[in-house]
Parts: sequence; structure tokens; C-alpha cells
Amino acid sequence: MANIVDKALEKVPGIEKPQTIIDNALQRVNAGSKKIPLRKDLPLADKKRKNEFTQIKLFSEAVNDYIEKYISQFPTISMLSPFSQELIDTMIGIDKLKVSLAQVRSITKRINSFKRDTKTFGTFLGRASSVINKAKPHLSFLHQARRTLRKLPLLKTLPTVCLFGFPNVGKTTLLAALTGAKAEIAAYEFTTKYLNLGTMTYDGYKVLQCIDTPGTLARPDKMNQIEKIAYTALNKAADVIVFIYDPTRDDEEQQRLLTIAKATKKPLLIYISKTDIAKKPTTIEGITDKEKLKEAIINEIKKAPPITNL
Ligand SMILES: Nc1nc2c(ncn2[C@@H]2O[C@H](COP(=O)(O)OP(=O)(O)OP(=O)(O)O)[C@@H](O)[C@H]2O)c(=O)[nH]1
Ligand SMILES: [Mg+2]
Repeated sequence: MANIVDKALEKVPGIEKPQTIIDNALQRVNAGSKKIPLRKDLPLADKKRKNEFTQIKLFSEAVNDYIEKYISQFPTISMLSPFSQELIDTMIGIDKLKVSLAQVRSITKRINSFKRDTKTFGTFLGRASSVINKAKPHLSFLHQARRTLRKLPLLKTLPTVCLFGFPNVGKTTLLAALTGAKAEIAAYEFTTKYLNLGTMTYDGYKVLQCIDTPGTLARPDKMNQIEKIAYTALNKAADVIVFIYDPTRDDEEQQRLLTIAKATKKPLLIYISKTDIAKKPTTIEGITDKEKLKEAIINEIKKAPPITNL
């Protein structure tokens, strides 16, 4: 159900180290050059030249095939959902990713540019290996990026509720209550470092998804990476926002964060957590009962325009 291009992120292939690419291509050269019969009547010099040419051809074909296969399995970034694009930008950097992909893709072009003018396979191999070795930082960058890409949360094409608020206010606790999703809950800040997902059924058969975000401080100009992830969910995935307000912590900073969430102009509900331990009445109006919150969410989802996260 996720965006079909986004789905390809799960299958982003790994890329080999320079020496492995070279060794694999050499294996192809060894296997292939034995199979090509040389006419017995050819002069020795011609036989030698032909043999060198065959090895050059096999090596460059092997590298070409490998790189082409790698690039073709990599999803086109611009076709991913805006949510995935922004998440990739925060966690990896889209520009860096594009540069590395272009550098790796250019390996074959660079090798092809001298393959015809090089007379011996030995000379060719030296130059080709140097081209491949020079791409090492880009190959390792892509290899690292793969780990992040494969674990990006794949949102479903479903109405989406985003739980948003300060650290430690009870967002993950609320996710568990609303959806049954089990994620780490702890009595310290920034427990959630990524996005937790859960789903909730309503009207008997309809489903909505709920995103629990990492805690955010009200400081959009100095955000850390964890906070940026929360803002990405807020801006690029949420159809409805649930702002969690904790009456046991500072009011002013939470009010500031609420103003930021309201600026998205998306439907917004306020849930007041920890009413069981709050010592003073809250300065803010909101829902305190989880069942009432559920009803209100469903109501807003029914009114909300169709799905943001496509
Ligand atoms: N008394 C009480 N404690 C709560 C309530 N909701 C959450 N807590 C506690 O508050 C602490 C933080 O809860 P979490 O659900 O991890 O909070 P969070 O907002 O997800 O925290 P981060 O992921 O760090 O942003 C935990 O110790 C919870 O058990 C509540 O309604 N009442
Ligand atoms: Mg949490």
C-alpha cells in the first residue's frame, strides 16, 4: 500500500568495495578469455593484440554490467513521496546522495573513454583500477546510506495522525493506548529517536495510521536531527495532528511549540497527558480522556481532505 517507488527503498542494493569490483571483473576476464578461440593461422603479434583487446573488453563489460545493475535498482529520488524525500535529506543528504550516485555511474564512462586507445590489458587494468579506486569515498557513502534507506518507515497510503509534543510528555505511551503498538517508553527525554508507527481501526473496517514522533523542543532554528524527523512527519505526513501537552512541565515552552504546530494549518487536537499526577489545573484546554480523544481523531479524519503522504 505504500507509494510504489518508496517500497523500492527496502530493496536498495549494497555496493561492493573497489577491490571487490576489480576482482570480480578479473574473474570474468579469466573465465571469458579462455573461451575465445584464436585462429591458428594468425600471426603471433595479431594473436597477442586480439588477446589483449578481449581482456580489456571483458573487464570493462563486467564493470559496466555491475554498475548499471546497481544504478537501475536504486529508486529515483525525485519520484519518492515528499515525506521520504525529506526524511532522506535529513538523515543522509539528497545532494550528497546524488553526487555519489553520479560519481559511481561515471566510472563506466571514464573507463570507456580510454579503453580503445590502450594497447595492453596491463596498462588498461592500471588505469581502470585507479578510476574505480578514486570512487571509493562515494562507494562507501552509498553503502552506508543503504542501511538508513532500508529502515526508513514506509507509510501506508492511509489517513495519518501525527503525535507531536515536547520530549517525555507521553507520546509513545499514547501511541500504545491508541493502537497497541509496542515501542520503548522511558522516564527520560528523547527516548524515541525515530518514528514509531501503529494503526487503528474505525467504523468497523477502516484503518488510519498513527505516527509517534521524537520529542521536539520549540527551537526550529537549532533543531537536531531527531527533531527534524519529527517535523518531517508533522509537515509531510500528517493529516491530523495530536499535540500532547504535559501539565507537569513548563507551560511557556509548550505553548511556543503548539504555535509552531498550529502554523501548519492542519486539523489539530490537544491531548493533556499525566492528569493523574498534575498538581495544578492546566492553563490550556484539551482532551484528557483517551476514548474521547479517539472519537475526536476519527471525527477529524473523516473531515480531513485526502491523504497527505502520497
Ligand atoms: N503518571 C503518568 N505518567 C505518564 C503518562 N503518560 C506517560 N507517562 C510516563 O512518562 C514517561 C515518558 O513517556 P513516553 O511515552 O516515553 O514519552 P514520550 O513523549 O514518548 O518521550 P520521548 O520519546 O522521549 O519524546 C514514562 O515514564 C511514562 O510512563 C500519564 O498519563 N501519567
Ligand atoms: Mg517517545
